[in-house]
Amino acid sequence: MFQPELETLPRHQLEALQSERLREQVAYVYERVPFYRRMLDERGLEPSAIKSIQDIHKLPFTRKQDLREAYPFGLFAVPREQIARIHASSGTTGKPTVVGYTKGDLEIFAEVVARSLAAAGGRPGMMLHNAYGYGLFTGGLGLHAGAEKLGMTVVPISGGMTERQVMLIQDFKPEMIACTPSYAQTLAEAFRARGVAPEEISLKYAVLGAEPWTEAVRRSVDEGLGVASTNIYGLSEIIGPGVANEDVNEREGLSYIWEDHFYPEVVDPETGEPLPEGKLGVLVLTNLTKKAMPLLRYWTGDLTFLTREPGPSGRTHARMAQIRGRTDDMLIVRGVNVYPTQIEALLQEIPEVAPHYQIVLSRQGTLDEMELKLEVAEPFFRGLGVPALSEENVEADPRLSHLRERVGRKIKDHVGISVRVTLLSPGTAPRSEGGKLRRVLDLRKQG
Ligand code: DLL
Repeated sequence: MFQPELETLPRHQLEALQSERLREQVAYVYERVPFYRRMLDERGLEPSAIKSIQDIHKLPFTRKQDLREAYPFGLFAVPREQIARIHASSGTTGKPTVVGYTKGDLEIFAEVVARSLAAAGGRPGMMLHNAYGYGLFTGGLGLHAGAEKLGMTVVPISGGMTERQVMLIQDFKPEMIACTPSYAQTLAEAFRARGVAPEEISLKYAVLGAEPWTEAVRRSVDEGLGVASTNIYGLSEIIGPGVANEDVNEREGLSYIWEDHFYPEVVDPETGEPLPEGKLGVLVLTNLTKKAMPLLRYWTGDLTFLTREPGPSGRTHARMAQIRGRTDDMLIVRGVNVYPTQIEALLQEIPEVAPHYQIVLSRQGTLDEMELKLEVAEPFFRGLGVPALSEENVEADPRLSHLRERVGRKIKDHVGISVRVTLLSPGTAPRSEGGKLRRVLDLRKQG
């Protein structure tokens, strides 16, 4: 639901609200969470030293490691009996990161998701096909509660069983879909394979997030499903989805951060110093209202920049750019820092290839090898007149061998590393089954 009284609050009033909430929150965690009491005591910081939101930089960062060390419930600020729900996000290794919500927190969660869905084009009475995973992941239940709060009809389909999803979309005729961008691509392909044209699909809006994506992916989803897709951003540590969302009438890659609940900063990844608007750095978020497990200055690891320029919609809340990568999914290949999203952005500029790829890293002797398995675009493929791509026909056909060279050269020129390019037929790169798509296969880590 659009909450104009909050979303268009003049900035000085928004800051006054944030100051009041931050003061309360710091006193609250100091009182209730031994971890925060220790952190502040060690720095000789009294909660009363935090007078306004401008003082926030005096507080230390909270990091994922702190959540791991407090596993499972060590950062809860309320007795376990007052926790209404638990979520967790699976780490790449070891134990998951656990988060908890009071009843009141679940209300806030539903409210920010409802606000996000409204910004994305959702309205009461519309039907939402919710293909985010249900379970410990915050996506499914988070979108679900927000959509109910907005007054939508929710279809809790969760991820997977694509054929069944296609059938239910055709039969139920939802206006909106929520899923990962990679799964939206999977669905678009499934419709195409059934010979269903985008105009015949009832969907009008798509709310995509939980993994990084680009404008090329947006185009392919918009065209493939006949929708206007917007970005939804969030993380379980802070609440789940609904920290920020793009406005469906803007769609310039800038998402409004619901600043009355989450205070955003962007800091230098090396020094932790606050960066000016427009400068790319690590997003740091503070929970201003959550009560079960509020985090102060949480180091998200997500790379973005902020702008406080009011957007065309009239909202005054800060906007964040599409996530450019994470400080910790940075790949180091032969000493060069590489972000998968950086490769994806380069691929966008080559119309003969599709935004479906996988990066495979391996080690030959002591040297890193990077292979890019990349699908060619459908129209280009049709023009080739071959049933499928193979090593042989890529070698033999100059259209393919030139394309392969061009992709390799572009990456070498921009990123500075040599990459072996393998061209694939459309539909053969790994696809999302509803969850997050792993685009990088790092075989160097094994053995
Ligand atoms: O992915 C919450 C979510 C669910 C967001 C559904 C949007 C939609 P986690 O599993 O804790 O929570 O993963 C959080 O995913 O720190 C980002 O690195 C990444 N991420 C989430 N949304 C986006 C996005 C959910 N829109 C981590 N663009 C975050 C890029 C995203 N990355």
